[in-house]
Amino acid sequence: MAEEVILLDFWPSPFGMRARIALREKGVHFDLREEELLSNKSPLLLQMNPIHKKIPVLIHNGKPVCESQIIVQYIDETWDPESPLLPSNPYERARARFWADYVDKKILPGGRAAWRSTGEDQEAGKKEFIEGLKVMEGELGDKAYFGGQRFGFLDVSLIPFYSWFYAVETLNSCSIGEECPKLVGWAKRCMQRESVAKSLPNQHKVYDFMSEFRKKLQAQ
Ligand SMILES: N[C@@H](CCC(=O)N[C@@H](CS)C(=O)NCC(=O)O)C(=O)O
Repeated sequence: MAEEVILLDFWPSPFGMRARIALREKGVHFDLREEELLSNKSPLLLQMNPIHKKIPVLIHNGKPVCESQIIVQYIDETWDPESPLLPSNPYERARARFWADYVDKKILPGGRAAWRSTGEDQEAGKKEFIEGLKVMEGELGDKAYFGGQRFGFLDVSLIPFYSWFYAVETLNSCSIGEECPKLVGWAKRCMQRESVAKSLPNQHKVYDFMSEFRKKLQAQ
């Protein structure tokens, strides 16, 4: 029986990007269904993720998997075990999960405040974002990817935030390239992979989206 793989998604979402990258890394054919997240969530989204009502949702043969990090792990365990995203060593696996969690706890809220907020909150967000990226740069060290020579789980977790760089720099008058040159080198390396290049939207398009969203928030 042919498999059915559906991804409920929203193009600027870094969480959606993770799922897209992982599916493409594994060569899985999927039906990408773009949600009208801001105005009109589909009945399928509400049915498949009734708890959080958020994208991404991976629907595999009718069964939903929610939360981006869990989705990436599911994809890794389900398809093409010859090309794993998570390391085989349990300690290395725990480390990759620890840092992916750090991305969600530090990079995400910092970056979000840097593009959504104004005044002191925006400044604090920018600082948190750049500090977090510097910590990640330290973890990367001189390696090609976080796990060494192979693109893996932690790369998938962090690379979507590269699509925010132009917007954060423009809205905060800063240069991430100057602050974190090695990390930007890593991001450019990741972008050479088809799975990543196809899954990340153009940074200027993301900036336009964020600027509009900001205006709406400020008008509220
Ligand atoms: N922790 C979740 C976060 C997912 C998330 O925040 N998705 C946003 C889009 S970026 C969403 O669906 N928002 C709709 C809402 O909050 O109603 C994950 O990693 O998948």
